[in-house]
Amino acid sequence: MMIKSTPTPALMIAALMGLAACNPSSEPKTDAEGGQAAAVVAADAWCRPSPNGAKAGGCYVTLTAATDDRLTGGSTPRAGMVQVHEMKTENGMMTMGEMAQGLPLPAGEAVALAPGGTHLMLMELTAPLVAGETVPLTLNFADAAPVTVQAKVRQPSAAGTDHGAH
Ligand SMILES: [Cu+2]
Repeated sequence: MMIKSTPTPALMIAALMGLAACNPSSEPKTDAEGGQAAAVVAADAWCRPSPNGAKAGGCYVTLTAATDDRLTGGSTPRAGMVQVHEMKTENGMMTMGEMAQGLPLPAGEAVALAPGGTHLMLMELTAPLVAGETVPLTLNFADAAPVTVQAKVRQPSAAGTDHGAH
């Protein structure tokens, strides 16, 4: 696994500001550079059906940012909270935890959230995620404007890849 450190002070300040912003919907979008915030393209958004009674569910999407950015979280009417989670192995056990700094999105690179890896965690679900339905998901970024996608609820493909279906 590659972990890139970001020694740039400006980036660290941005990360701290991102952590302090606990009300994303009222966060004003400003761009100190004077240019327009570059868009992030979100493709293939989907969610795993949640087991009956589960209060959380996982969603996945492939993101391509025009300029270096970070996925910091999201929101949906279907859950109280959306967090960016990563999987890690500690003492031989797979655990998951929130990426406090968000998920780095290098410019022009397609970053895939996928089962077994980075995912969006919907916490405090209002109702189970049922296969066949569509869930609106708003993704928040450090720099780019939020993007709303319609995530299809379905089972993970048996082959372990989503590209060989036809
Ligand atoms: Cu999780």
